[in-house]
Amino acid sequence: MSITFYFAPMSTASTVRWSLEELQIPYEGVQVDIKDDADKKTKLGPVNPNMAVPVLVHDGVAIFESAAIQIYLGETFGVDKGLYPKPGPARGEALKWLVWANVTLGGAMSRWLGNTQGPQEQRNAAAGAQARKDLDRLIGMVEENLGDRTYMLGDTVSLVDFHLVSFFQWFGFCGVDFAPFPQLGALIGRCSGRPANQKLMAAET
Ligand SMILES: N[C@@H](CCC(=O)N[C@@H](CS)C(=O)NCC(=O)O)C(=O)O
Repeated sequence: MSITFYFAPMSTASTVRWSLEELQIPYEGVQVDIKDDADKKTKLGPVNPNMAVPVLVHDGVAIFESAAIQIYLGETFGVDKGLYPKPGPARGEALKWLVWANVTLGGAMSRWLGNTQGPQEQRNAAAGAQARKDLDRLIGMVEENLGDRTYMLGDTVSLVDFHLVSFFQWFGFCGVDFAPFPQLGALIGRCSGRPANQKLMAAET
């Protein structure tokens, strides 16, 4: 088996890098300088027409989109290792949160960042304020799901927690305050303390 993983530190690839570490999957890492067009063209050109990280190439097949990679890793390696649910309703819950993180939560984050920290001429204050409200509502959904659960899917940690917490670590770096969300704050603390995340943070920050 061969796995090559294209990544950049402090990017969407960090979610996948964390999962690879947790799953203890050996891989060859290819670091891409996403600010350098030539480096992107050379390294990503052959594997991702979107010219973005992360990309996971498994036995010659290139997979892009972080949520797709998490799902693939979960199905292929995660069930046996107890980090991803078997097919069934719990699998449905995992899929729901993984896709939601990228599409809905990530979409609101992009709108907020674009309208508040993007190029001046592209900012719209009202759209930025709306995106910030949306973010709080969406983060509130995670808080509500956690309720008295320890992890997103219940008592057992899973790739869903790594994916979501990775997003929230990024949000934290961008100035989002999690004080109003104590259950989520506890989840972030629990997952950030894991050796795999500590190793990732030491490598990327
Ligand atoms: N929806 C994609 C987003 C991929 C993406 O935008 N990656 C960024 C880094 S966070 C990138 O490589 N950008 C390349 C660029 O800035 O040109 C995913 O989740 O994989």
